[in-house]
Formats: sequence, structure tokens, C-alpha cells
Amino acid sequence: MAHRHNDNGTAWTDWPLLHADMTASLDRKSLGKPVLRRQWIDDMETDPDWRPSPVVELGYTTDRAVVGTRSLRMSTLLRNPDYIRASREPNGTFSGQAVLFEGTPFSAVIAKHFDAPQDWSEYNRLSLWVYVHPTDHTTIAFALAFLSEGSAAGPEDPIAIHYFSDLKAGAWNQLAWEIPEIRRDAVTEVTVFQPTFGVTGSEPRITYDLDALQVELVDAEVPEGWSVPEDKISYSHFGYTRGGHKLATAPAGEATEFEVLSRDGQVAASLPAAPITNERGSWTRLDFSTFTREGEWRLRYDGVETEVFPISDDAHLPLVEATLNAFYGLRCGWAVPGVHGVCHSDVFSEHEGDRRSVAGGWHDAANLTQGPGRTHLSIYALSDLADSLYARGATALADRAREEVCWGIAWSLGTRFGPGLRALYNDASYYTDGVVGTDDDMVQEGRGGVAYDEFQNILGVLAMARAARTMGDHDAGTTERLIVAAAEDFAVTYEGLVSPVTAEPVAINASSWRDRVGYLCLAAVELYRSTGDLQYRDAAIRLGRWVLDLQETRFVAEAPVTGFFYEDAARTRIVHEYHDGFEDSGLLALAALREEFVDSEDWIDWHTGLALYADYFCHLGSEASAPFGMIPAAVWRAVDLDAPLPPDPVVDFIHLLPPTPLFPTPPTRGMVREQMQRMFEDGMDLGGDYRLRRFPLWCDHVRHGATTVHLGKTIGLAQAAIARGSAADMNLASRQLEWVVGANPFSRSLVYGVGFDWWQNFSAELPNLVGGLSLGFNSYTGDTPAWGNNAVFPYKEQWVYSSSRMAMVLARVGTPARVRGEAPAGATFTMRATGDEGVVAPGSFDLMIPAGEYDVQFGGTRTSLVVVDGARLTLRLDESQWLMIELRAEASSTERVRVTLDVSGEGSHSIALRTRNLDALVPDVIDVELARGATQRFELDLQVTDAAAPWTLVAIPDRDVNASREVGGSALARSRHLTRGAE
Ligand SMILES: [Ca+2]
Ligand SMILES: [Ca+2]
Ligand SMILES: [Zn+2]
Repeated sequence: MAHRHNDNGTAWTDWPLLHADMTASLDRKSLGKPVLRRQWIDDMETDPDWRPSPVVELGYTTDRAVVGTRSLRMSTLLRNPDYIRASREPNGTFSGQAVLFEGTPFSAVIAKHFDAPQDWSEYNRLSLWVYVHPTDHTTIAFALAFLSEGSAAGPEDPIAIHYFSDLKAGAWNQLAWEIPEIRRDAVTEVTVFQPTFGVTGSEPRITYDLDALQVELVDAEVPEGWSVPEDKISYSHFGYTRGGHKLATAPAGEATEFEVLSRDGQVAASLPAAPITNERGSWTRLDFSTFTREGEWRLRYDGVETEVFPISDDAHLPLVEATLNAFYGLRCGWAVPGVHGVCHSDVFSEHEGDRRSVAGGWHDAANLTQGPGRTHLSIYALSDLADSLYARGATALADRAREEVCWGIAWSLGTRFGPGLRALYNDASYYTDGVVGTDDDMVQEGRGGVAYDEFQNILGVLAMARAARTMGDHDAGTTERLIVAAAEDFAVTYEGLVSPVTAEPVAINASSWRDRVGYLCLAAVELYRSTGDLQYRDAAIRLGRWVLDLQETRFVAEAPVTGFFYEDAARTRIVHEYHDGFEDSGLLALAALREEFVDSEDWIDWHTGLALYADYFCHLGSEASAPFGMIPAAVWRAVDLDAPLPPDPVVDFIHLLPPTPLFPTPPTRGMVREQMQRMFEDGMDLGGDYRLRRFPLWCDHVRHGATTVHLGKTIGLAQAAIARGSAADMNLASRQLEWVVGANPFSRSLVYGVGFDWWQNFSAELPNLVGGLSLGFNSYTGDTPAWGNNAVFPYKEQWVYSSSRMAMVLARVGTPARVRGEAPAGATFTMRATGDEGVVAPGSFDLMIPAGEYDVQFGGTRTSLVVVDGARLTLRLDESQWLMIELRAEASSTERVRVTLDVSGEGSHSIALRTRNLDALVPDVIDVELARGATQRFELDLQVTDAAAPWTLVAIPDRDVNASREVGGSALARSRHLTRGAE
């Protein structure tokens, strides 16, 4: 592998970008569909009636044609000196803004207007041929859009815009866009829009020859709903681990069995298929959890087969590699091979005469800007991922992840101008020439200027404190700099900080108090871990109380859903995330506190916070999307519909503008309110004025994309699973990842280039990167998933933040567990599902083992052990000193609970008991003296304090929180007495 060096000698690896297997692209596959009927919109043979904007050169050519003899030639400058001269900041430097919307000055657009509106209802696909003139420009993308008169632009309405990306130069490109979900009964205009964002090659101009624009009728993909198509099975495209659950969902069918097939079609197993029917539809559940053979397999049910997928304990690693590829492709200030040269080194921020380039880190999305908060959370995520990869011995991928961490750190330290002071944005969405001293240089002011921002600072502290742990001795000098900077910046935010008691509506992409206090608390634990300084312990515990103040712990309605968060301590606003999500913030904080500070009187509250979230929000909430088991988006109250919504920059002036494909009609407040009411009613009825939305209850037409929000919740659940040692929690967390990569009703992967049937993302200024993930699922009607063909901002927008969420999930789900300890006479671990044996030699041991249920034998003693992904356990397998505890609970009435604690083992032990929502004189500690073979039983009769809230009892043996056992339940949800850890 080649390396590049920077000024201070750091070596950076030159990686080639991964190439997608385009035979798995749904856009590509769909081109082969039979066209049942077609109608010309324009064969480009007749009189010109396309209107160009001033920056477009437009004419007809007979150089080439797909039909007839002519095509329409559209040409414009991607790097336009007039635009650069005109687009200046008050300080005289270039604004750096790409021209990303039609209608604005210098936008390159052509429009064809129909005097009589056309009705396309009988057709469901729009198609076009484009010849791209030869160019060394590497990112070639434009938008096709149409305007249908009277179409609504409310939160439930799809957008009639589609971006075609990755066009090939010097060739005809066949383009097709399926539009079944988009209103098209009165089409008055078709537009082609070329965003102007500078150049990646030497040629400033882009020229297209367009021909054969038509509407077609095809067997279009179903864009929304819960049904699995008749010719598909919904399953995890990246595969399954051997010891984890294995679920797939087929359409309802007659067959009572399904088969696991080898790659060459031999039947390896026949298993019972289970019909499922609920108010959302009928399906067949294919559960092959018992099939644990490593290899490559397919499923077959009722004549339908899946593609090949692996069963392997390394099944997740290709997804890890793809995610790292996406980060690499998004790098700013780096020559990404085949995409662009070293970019944005002529974009600066300045503070008291200190002018620095802000190049570095990662581009944000489809455009080239950079949000430092997202970069910092990416550093955090990649640190988690690197450590997890090192732990499992995947050293090459781990090195790569750590190199990405280093790349982020170099930018973070370089754009930090002093305690709490940072360049707050990289506002360049334009490919500047990278040469300092030319007319496209930028010296950023305003949001790209240097200032203090509380949330940005908190995320900077979090990233630096966390990355210090990953850097460790690898680069001790950088580690020290990170810790010093994190400590300085922490003090800037923490000193004088108080918990606010009211919440203003949070702008999209801004933070609520929950997000800030959650991540600051986590940062305080990280600083404590790095420094051992007790001031950070005290700060973390104090901040942790503020986190707890924000969590609902009672049942708010008849249905036992609770554990969700409010934005503010007064609980005026439930956290409703639309776009980016920070649900992991408070949950990671609670898990970190729980792990570090076992002696705190708040310990049981931290633990219970995780348990309530997992059991009563994730598990119970996911039943609303059975059989797909998706963690829901949020609880809504009827009054929330009339509470102030996130500020909308569009709604107040949009009625002044002419109709566009984005806003065919202005979204009036009344219409938006009406649609929100309908979305509210579509949620699952929790009783009273409460509904559970499976997808976000959107408040506007554009700012959609549920998967980033969803993955934030998945991170929280996975961390709760590790903390509680709960295989059920981890299986549910795994299902969320599987949902994103195929186990959804469409059986499509949302990750570009991974799995099957991915659509192209919206990525106007960069190519679609293998591993790239957009904001994700949309939803239009009925609170159902929607995944249409339109590659449009932001729900289909390739986004670094989505990849950072994915990295956080992959640092947990599908990872082996670390088990270490002492076994003076040796020990044997036998995995129940596979029969695999691991033999430990006498002495101390340190193993990575796959998640699963194990029998553990040492000497003449046999115990059982449940290990979840990413767990870290310390075991004493010593016949003269060992301990096993079992907890059971039985509700004797709605308000009384009997808990039985069985303790067996050898030697003296102390077992700490912690309770929440139970009135009883429970001893804090039970001391036991155990002799070989003896089990001591303790029985506790307990009174539930608040019947409208779950109760919890946790036993912690010998101060080891990772070995704790838990029982919990609630009088209201008695059918669901949940026993975790001991299952
Ligand atoms: Ca023609
Ligand atoms: Ca320049
Ligand atoms: Zn850049």
C-alpha cells in the first residue's frame, strides 16, 4: 500500500475506493424491465420549446440521437468565473456556495412547459437518454423533475425530483425513474437541473446531449407499506452470526416448511415456517436460529429463493469495511482517488490574526460542507469501532479505523483556536481550486467563523477524550494533547452550567438539552477514564442526575410503553427527532456511569434507565411493527401537534415564489396541521391522547429520513444489552441493523454497494460511495416505511452522520465478547448452539468468544453463561472460590412481588442488592459463606411503590457490575415479567 506524508511526517495510507457490484443495483436491474406502454414527452425531433436559464447554452445537434436524428444539447459551466465574482461575502472573499437549487441566480436549468397539462397517471416511470461529452470531471450528476399542478407539498407528500448520479462520460446513459407514488395527473413542466459546484477535473464545462424523454408503464417497485413482494424474502443481506438469532420474513404462503440451501442448491435443513397475521398484513416467519453451520447459504420458501448470504462470526466485517470506505471517500483535504484532488486547502477561518485552513475531517454529505459536530461524533464512533476491531483481532480493519480517527483528530486539533474556540463550520459546498491566492479563496465569517458554541464544544470534548483512549501509546504525544484540550474545553462548558427547566423548539440539526447533557455526561466519564481525576467523577454523577430527570419512568397511558426521553427537565417536550438523532447520548452516559461508579447511590437509577428504555420502549414499542420488530420513533401526545414546531426556513416565504417541483403549491399551516393530525392517528394507539409513531411524525415536506434517528436508538439499545448481559436486547438491536441491510418489507439494502437492491443515493457533488448511507427510510401514509426511487435531499442523501451511527452500531452488534479471569485448573467453554469447545489452560485466561449461551466446566463444576456481543466479562473459575447467582420474581398480586435469589458456589462472597420502585427493607449487601455443592436461597417479599411504573431489583456479586443479575416488571404489564441476565 502506498503512503503519503504530511508536513509533520504522519504517514497516511493511499487506499483505492471500493467498487460497487452494479448487478446488485436496483436502478440498474430496473432498466431491464419490460416496458408495457410508453408515450413520448419529447423525442427532440420537433421545434425547440425548452427554456434555458441564462447560464445554459441550449441547441439541437445531429451529432447523435437515440431516436430520430437529433438530440438536445445542454451545456453549462460547472466552474463559472462570473458566478465566483458575483458570489462574495462581506469581507470580499468567495461565498463558497454551490448553486444547488433552481431559480437562484446562476442556476443551470432547462424547462419544458406544457400549455395543456398532461396526465401521466397511466404511466409510472420517466425515462431519458443522456450522452455526456468526454470530460475528466469525475462527479457527473443532474436532476430530473416535474411539476404536476395542484400537488400538495405537505409532510406526507413525496417529492417529484430525482438526481441521477455517477453518469459515464463519453457514452450514452440510459436513465429511468419510477414514479408510482408521485402525483402526476396534471403535469405542466419537466425540468433538467445541473447543480453548479465547481470542478473535479480540468474542464470547466459540462455538456449533455439529451434524447428520448418518455413516460413508461412498467412493473414498478412498490414504494411503501409492510408487504413483502411475492418474489422476495426479507432477510439480512450481510448474513448472520452463528450464535445469534436468524430470522427472515416471507410473504404469506401455503408451504409449512422452508429450506436452508447451500450455495449449489443442496438442502441443508428443512425447518417449520410460521404464519403471522396482524392488522398490518400476513407473512411467513422463517426462523433458522438453530442452524449454525458456517458457510454461504440461501433460503427457499414457496418457490422463492434469497440471494446467497453468509453465516459466520465475521459476517459484519464487510459492512465494517464498506463503512470505512465511505468515511475515506468523504475525506476533505485529501486526494480521494478517482474523485477529487486535495480539496479546500484555500478555505480558512481566522481568529485574532491566526488564519488556518479548515480542510480535513470529512465532507458532510452530498455536498462538500462539513459540520464539526458530525465530524466529532464520527471521531467518537470510529474510536469505538477501532477498539472493537482490535479486540477481535481484525487488525487490518482496526488499523484502518484508527487511521481514520487520526485523520479526524488532526482536523479537530487544527481547527481549535483556544479553550472552547473552534471554527464552527466548513461552509464550502463548492470545489474551490485548492490554490491559495486565487479568486475562489474563502475566509469564513458567520457560521464558518471562530467562536464558542456549547453543543459543538461538548462534542469536541467527547471526541477528544474518547479518542485519547484509542490513541493511547500509539501516539502518546497526541494522546496528551487531546486530554489537555478536552479538559480545557470541558471546563468552559461545565463551569456555571445549570439545568434549564423549559425547552424551546429545537431546529433541525440543532441540539436539545437532552443531547447536550447526555453527551457532556459521557464526556465527563471519558475524562475520568483518561485522567482518574475525581472532579470528573463528581461532574459525571451530577450530570447523570440531570439526564435521569429527562427520562419518563412511568406509564403515561394504558399501554406499558415508557423509558423515552424529554428535551427538558420540566418535561414539556418529548424528544421528537426528524433528521439527525442523538438518542444514544443519554443511554451511553447511563451505561458509562453504571460501569464506572458501582458505589454511587444513583447506580440503580442508571441501571433502571437502561432497563426501562430497552424493555418498555424498544421491546414493547417494536411490537407495533411486528413481524419486522423495528424500534419505534417516538411517543406523541395530542397536544404536541400544537406545540411550537422546529423552525421552518421555508414556510413563511414559499407562497411568494412560483410553483416548483419541490413546492408545487405552498404548504399552508392548516394543510400541514391536517396531515400531522392524520399521521398522529396512524400511530399505534397507546390509550388516551397518546400515540406511538413507528416513523417520525414529519412536520414539513422536505426534512425527512428516519434511519439515522433509528440507528441512534439502536446504539442505545445495544449498549443497554451489553450492560444488562441481555441476549434478548442484543438480538433486537441486531434486528435493527438487519432491517437497514435488507430485513425490511422491500428486502432492499439501504447501504450503497452492500447487499442487494440498493437504489442510488442523492449525492450531487460526490460519487455514490460503497458503504454510503443516507438519512434513510421515508414514510408517507399509514405510518409505514417508504423507500421510493427518488434520490432526493435529504432522505436519500449520503451523509457522514449516518455512517458514524452505523460505525457505532458495528462497534457493538455482531462483535465477539471478551472473557477473562482465572481458572487454576483450566476450564472448558462449550457453546450450546454449535457444540464448539474452547479449552482454557490452567492459569489466567483472556478469550474473545462469539456471543451465545455456554456451558462452562472447571474441575468437577459446571455452570452456564450467557454472553452477548461486545460484552466484557471477568470470571473466577476456581473450585475453591466461585459464585453463581440466579434471580426469579413472581408477582403475588398487582402490588406485591416475591423475589427468589439462589446463590451457589464456594467460599465467601458479598452480593449487593439494589432496588428501584420497591418498598421493602432489603439488605444492601448479603454476605454468604458457601461450601461445595450448597445452594443458599433468599426470599424477599416486596411491595411495589408505584403501580404505574416498572420496578427493578439487581443483584451485584462481588462488586462486579458485569456479572449482575436483574429482575423487573410492573403491575400494569404483568404479562411481561422480564427476567434479564439469567435467561
Ligand atoms: Ca431524437
Ligand atoms: Ca483558491
Ligand atoms: Zn474538501
